[in-house]
Formats: sequence, structure tokens, C-alpha cells
Amino acid sequence: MELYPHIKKQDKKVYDAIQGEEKRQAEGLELIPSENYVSRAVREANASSLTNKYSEGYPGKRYYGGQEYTDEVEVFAIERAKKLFGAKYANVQPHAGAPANVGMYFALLEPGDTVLGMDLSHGGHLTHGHPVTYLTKIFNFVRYKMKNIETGEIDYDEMLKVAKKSKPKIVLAGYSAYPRELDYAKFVSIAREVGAYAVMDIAHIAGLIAGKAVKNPFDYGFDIMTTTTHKTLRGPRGGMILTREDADFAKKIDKSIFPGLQGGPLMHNIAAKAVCFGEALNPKFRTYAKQILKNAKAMEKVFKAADIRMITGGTSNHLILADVYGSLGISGKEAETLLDEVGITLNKNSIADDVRGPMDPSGIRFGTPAITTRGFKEKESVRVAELMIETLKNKSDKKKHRAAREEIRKMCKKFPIPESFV
Ligand code: DSN
Repeated sequence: MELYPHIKKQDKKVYDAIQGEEKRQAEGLELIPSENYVSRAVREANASSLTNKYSEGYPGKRYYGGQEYTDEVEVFAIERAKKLFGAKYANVQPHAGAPANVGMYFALLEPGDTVLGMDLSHGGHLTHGHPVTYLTKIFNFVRYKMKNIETGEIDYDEMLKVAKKSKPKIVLAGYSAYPRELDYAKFVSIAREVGAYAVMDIAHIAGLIAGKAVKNPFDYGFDIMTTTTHKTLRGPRGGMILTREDADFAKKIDKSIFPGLQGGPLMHNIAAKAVCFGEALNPKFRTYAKQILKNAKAMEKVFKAADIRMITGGTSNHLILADVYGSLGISGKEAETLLDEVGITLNKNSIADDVRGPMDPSGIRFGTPAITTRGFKEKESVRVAELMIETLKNKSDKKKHRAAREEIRKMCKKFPIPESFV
């Protein structure tokens, strides 16, 4: 079936670039742990005529006419999100994860207030207060870290000390490169002790929570969860804020997103979120989420057997952070390039206390959400890990690389990107 007949006819340059990307995705393995493949249904909603509509405001309270269907779509998304995560309120309008976090900060904080978040070098995220963001011009960010890099244990004693001293208004959990589960009860107890909100940025593990493969921070008393919808949750690119507080509090969040931060919501994107949440509510999604973890464990075993150091010693979620420089003498950038050549896409990543700089760090970060969507089980995941290690250990052996490329092409043919998940 010709998928893009109109672009093809009208704009050959863009058409060719899209075709190139389709082919790249079809013929290679995606191991970037924050990426996934969405269903055709999600893509159709995202490409729908809802993109034509301005809908500033919220369902039932819009600034423009003609909202009978956009209201329906947004209510579907909100109701499904609440059910999926056990939330009382959901704001599905953030365009991405960063605006979800910025909107959350402005709803909860005054300029100069303090946030206690995870250090970026130990797995945190730019929007959790890295100095390169504008956020640090307005709010004060203090940090916690791992106590033991080899096990991933967070230094909760130090965290409490810092919290008592700096009196944060938000104790922020969540990460983009941390392969373990957090002790949610400890986060909440520290937040309560200093009178702060307990907030978790679940972007990376939203699908694992929705699929009940890992714990839900709301069950431990967290007040707010922010997220993206396009990672393990397997939806369109986008963000969301979930709350369990009262209606006034939810109104504050809503006001912060619109009109505080954003203009018109992307209604086509919200429709795609609704479709994604519908998929995630299907019991099959639980099987998917659990398989993501099994596949990551299978890859961990191969890396362990090959004596390749993994930050925190392995994984309890969907991602692995491997110290390829320390273990194989190859930088993260070199490893990323070598693996790209054999059809495996992942990203270079700083590791905790990295001896190298962020543009060419010591580590690689990879994960299993996308290959699990393709239908990979433990057997295939083990083989991918073996091919990765073989490629890195034989970095100049072009023959081996060609053979690996060919094997990966075959795997991709055997496990094509599925069109439907329900
Ligand atoms: N860029 C995302 C990731 O790869 O983890 C986080 O924002």
C-alpha cells in the first residue's frame, strides 16, 4: 500500500526523506530506551484533521467555537489516562515532557523556591535543574546522587540532610539514565518531613507502570507524576501531568499549562494519546510491559558474562548503562558509531563520575522497549547483546561487521514493526 501518495506527488524531497527514515526503522534495531514504534492507529490519529483546530482552554471551557469533537477527544484521553495510572486528574495538553515539567514547576513554585532533584550525571534529566536550562535562572535546584554506583543505591541519608538544610518545595524523583527502581516510600517520607510535594517524572517508565510491570509511585503517596507519552508507553510524542490532589490543585496545574505556558493544544496529538491509552488499557499491554523487563534482564546476563561493567551492576527496568570505555577501551561515541554501522541504534551517554566529557563519554545507554514491540523475546535479545559485544570487541574486523549487519537485517525481516497491537 502506498502510504504517502499526496506527499509523493507534491513534495518529492520531503517524501524521500520520510521514505529513508521508514527504511532505516524497518531494517535496523532501535535500542534507544526512550524510543518506540507506535501503532498505525496512533499514527492515523496524529495525522488526522484535528490538526486544523484551535482549542485553547479545556473541555467545556474553550475560547473558540466548533469544539464538539475536540472536547470528546480530550475527555477520552483524560478519562483513559486517569484509569491507566490511578490518577484523580490528568492534563493531557503538554506538548512534550519538558513543558510538562516546566508547567508543574510554575504551578507549585514561586521564583527562588528550591527543588531537590537527581543529579544529571547520576541519571537525572536536564529539566530537573541542569544549569544549561532557563529553569535555573528562576528556581534553585539542589541535588541528590547515588551512594553506590555499583548497586545504584541512592544516598537517602544525604538526601534527607540536604532537604532539611535547603527546604525544597518539591522533592523530585525520576530519571532518564538510571536502571533501577527507586524507594518511593523514602522519597515521600523525606518530602513529608520537610513539607514538600513529592513529584515523580515517570517519562521513562510510564509504560512499565501502566502495564503493572513496576510499582506505581501513586501507591506510595506521590502527589504528582509528569511524563511523556512516547517512550515505554508507546504513544505519540507528547507530555502529560497526573495528580491526586483536590480540584483546586488540578486547576492550578491546568492554568499553568494554559494560559501560563502554552497556547492552543495539539488536538491531533491528544487524539493519538487517547488511542495510545486505549491500547495500554488492553490486558495485552501488561504482557508487553513485562516482556520489556525480561528482555532487558536477558541482555544484562550477556553483558555480565562478558565482564562489561554496567552502572548500578545491571538493570531492574528497561535500560542498561554500560561503561564501554572502562571495559573495552572504546568511547561511547565510537561505540555508538560502530553499532550504527551494523544496524543497531543507541546513544552514547555519560556514566556516573565519568572521566570523559559529555560529547564523547564513557558509556552507552540502550534498552528494550522498541525491540519488544517488534516481538523480540529473551532469545532474540540475547543474540542482539552478543552481536553488540562482538562488534565492539572486533572494532576493525569489517567482515564480522558485515555479517552482523546481515544477521540484523534478517532479524528485522522476521520481526517486522507491527501495525496493530490490539
Ligand atoms: N531525550 C529523552 C531520553 O532520551 O531519555 C529524555 O528527555
